[in-house]
Amino acid sequence: MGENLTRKIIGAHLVTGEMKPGAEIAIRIDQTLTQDATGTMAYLQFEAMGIPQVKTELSVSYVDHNTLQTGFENADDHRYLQTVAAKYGIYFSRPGNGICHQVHLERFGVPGKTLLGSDSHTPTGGGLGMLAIGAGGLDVAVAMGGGPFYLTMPKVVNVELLGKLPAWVSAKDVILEVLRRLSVKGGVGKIIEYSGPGVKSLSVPERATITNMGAELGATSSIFPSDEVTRSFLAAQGREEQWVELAADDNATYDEKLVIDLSRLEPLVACPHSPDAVKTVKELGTLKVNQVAIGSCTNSSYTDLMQVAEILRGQKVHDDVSLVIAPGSRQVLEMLARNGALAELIAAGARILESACGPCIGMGQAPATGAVSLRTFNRNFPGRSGTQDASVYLVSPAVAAFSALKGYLADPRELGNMQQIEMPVRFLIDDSMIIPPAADPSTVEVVRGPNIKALPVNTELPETIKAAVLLKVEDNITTDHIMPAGAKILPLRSNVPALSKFAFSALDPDFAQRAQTAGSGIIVGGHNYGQGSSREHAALVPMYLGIKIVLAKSFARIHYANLVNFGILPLTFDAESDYENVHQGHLLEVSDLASQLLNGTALVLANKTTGSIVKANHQLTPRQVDIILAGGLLNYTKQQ
Ligand code: MIC
Ligand code: SF4
Repeated sequence: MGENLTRKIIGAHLVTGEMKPGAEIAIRIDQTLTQDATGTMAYLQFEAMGIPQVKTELSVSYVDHNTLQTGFENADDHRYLQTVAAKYGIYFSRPGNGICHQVHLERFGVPGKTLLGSDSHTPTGGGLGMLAIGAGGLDVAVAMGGGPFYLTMPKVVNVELLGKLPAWVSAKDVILEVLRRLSVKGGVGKIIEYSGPGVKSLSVPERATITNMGAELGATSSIFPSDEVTRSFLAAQGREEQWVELAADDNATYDEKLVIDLSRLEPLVACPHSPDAVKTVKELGTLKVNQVAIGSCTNSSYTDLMQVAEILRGQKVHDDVSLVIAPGSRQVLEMLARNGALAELIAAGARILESACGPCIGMGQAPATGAVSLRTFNRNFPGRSGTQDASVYLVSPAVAAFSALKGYLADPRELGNMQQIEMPVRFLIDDSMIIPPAADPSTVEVVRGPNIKALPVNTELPETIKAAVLLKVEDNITTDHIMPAGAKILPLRSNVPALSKFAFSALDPDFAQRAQTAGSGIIVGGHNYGQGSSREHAALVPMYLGIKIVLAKSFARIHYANLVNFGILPLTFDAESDYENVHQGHLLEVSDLASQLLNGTALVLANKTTGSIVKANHQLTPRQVDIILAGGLLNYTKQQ
C-alpha cells in the first residue's frame, strides 16, 4: 500500500508514538517561526528554560502584528525581540520586512521539513510541501529548545483537484469552496493533502493561499506536493538547491477524500461572521461596499497584487469606497515600486500601508459604523476589524479590486479577457532586513521595556475544584472572543495583568471583574471552543483569572493544547444535552481529581445548585494528565 505525503513527512520526523489516527505522536521540528504578538511570550518562556542557544536548524522571529506604535509598548517589545533573537541564535525579521508567513515562504521554507510556528496560519508553508503547523508559543519555545512537538496523529484528507481555474476565479475561491463543504470545524484532527492533475496549474503563492486558510477549517495542517512549480518558485527566490521532489505514492491511501473540479468554480464570498458562511458573488446580488482591504498572509503575494494593479490601472476607486492595500512583504512592495505597479495603485486612489498584518488584526483601518468591508483576508469573526457592527466579507483580490471600482460587490468575470500575470523568473532578493544571530552571544544584552511583565505561572491542580460557572457560551467561540486583539489590546500581549481586563470583553464586559472577584471559576462552551488563532493568551489569561476548567461540547486543536499547557482542565460533556442543564452561576464540584484523571477518561461533576450530576470526559493522554496535575507545561518540565 502506498503512503501519502503527510505520512511520509511525519514518518521521517517521528520521535515517539504510533502513526494511528487519534494516537499521540511526537515529531522532530526542523524550523520554527514566531511573530511579535505571540513571540514575546514565547521567548520569555524560552529564556525561563535556561537553554543557551536554539537547537533547531532554523528559527526566525518576525515583527508584523504590533507595528502600529501608538505608545511605547510595541517598540519596546520589538527591541526585546531583536536582542533576545541575537542572543539565542534566532534570525530577526525587522518590522517592515513583511508578514511572517509570506516572508517565510519567500526566504526560508523548504519542502519536506517540519515548521512549527506560534501563529495559526503557519500551514501557509504547506504550499511549498512543508509540514507546517501552528501552535501555542510555549510549544514553539520547547521546540526551539530541541524538544519534540506532541500532537494527535491526524487523519489525512485528500482533496483531489481536477481541471484548471477559469479566468477571474482564484485560489481563494478554491479554499472557500473547501470551507463551504467542510465548515470551520470540518478539519479538526485532520491534515488536508492536495493532489491531482489540477495541482500543477497552481503557483506556489496560490497553493499557499489554500494551505493558509486550511487554518479556518480547524485542520492541523494542509499540504501540497513539491513539484516543478515548487522548483521554479525556489529558483526564482535564489534557493533552487533547497528543492526536493515530494509527492504521495501513486497508490497512496487516505482516510477521507474530496474532489474539486477547478474548472467549475466561480467567485465566492465568505459572509459575516464566519469563513464558512460561503455564497457565490452572484447569489449575493448588489451589495453596497464601504471599504475594501487587500492584503494579509492569505492574499498579498506579488502575483495577487499585480492582478489588483492590472484591474485598477487607469481607473479610480469609487467615491464611497475606502481602498486600503498592505503588501505581504518588503520583497513584494519593492518589486511593485520598481515595476511601476505601485504607481497604478496610488493613482487609482488606494491607501498604501506598510507590509504587515495591519487591518487583518484590527491594527488600524477599522471600518465605519455598520459598514460593509470586503477583505482578501482569512477571518471575519465579529469585532475583529475593530468595529463591532461592521459586516466583513472575505473575497479574492480580483473580486476586491473590481468591487472597489464599482462601489458594490462585483463579479470580475464582467471584466472579460484576463491578462495572465507571470511569475517572475527572479524575485528581488534583499535579505538586509533579516538580521542574523550574534556571532558572540555573550556580548548581547537582552533589553526589556516596562511593558514586559513577569510570566504568570499556575499551581498544581487541587484535589477538589468547587467553583461557579462564570460564563456560558455557544458553539464556535473564537480566540478573538476569548482574548480580543486590535490596536488597543494587542500591545498588552507581554503584560498579562493589563491584558486580562479584556478577556471576553465583547461578549461580556463584566467577565474579567467577575472572575477576579470569584478567585476561581469554570467556563461552559459549545462545539469547537477556541477556534481561530494560536494565541496562548486565550488560555494564559483565563488561567491568570482563576479559570480551572473549561467544560465544552468539543474543542479546537491549538486552543485545547494551550489549555493543557497552562494547566486548565479541558473536559467535554458526556451527553451533549447536559449543556442545556448547566447555567451561568451554577456551582459545580469535582473531587478526587488526580485519581479520576489517572484511572480512565470519565469524570463526575456535582451540580451543587441543582443537585444533579454532570458526566464529563477527558481526552488527555497520560503525558497531558501529568501536565495538568503539575499545573501546566512549565511546571511539568521543571519536575522532569
Ligand atoms: C490571527 O490571525 O488571529 C493572529 C493574530 O495572527 C493569531 C496570532 C495571535 O493572536 O497573535 C493567529 O492566527 O494565531
Ligand atoms: Fe497576520 Fe492576519 Fe495572517 Fe494573522 S491572519 S498572521 S493577523 S495577516
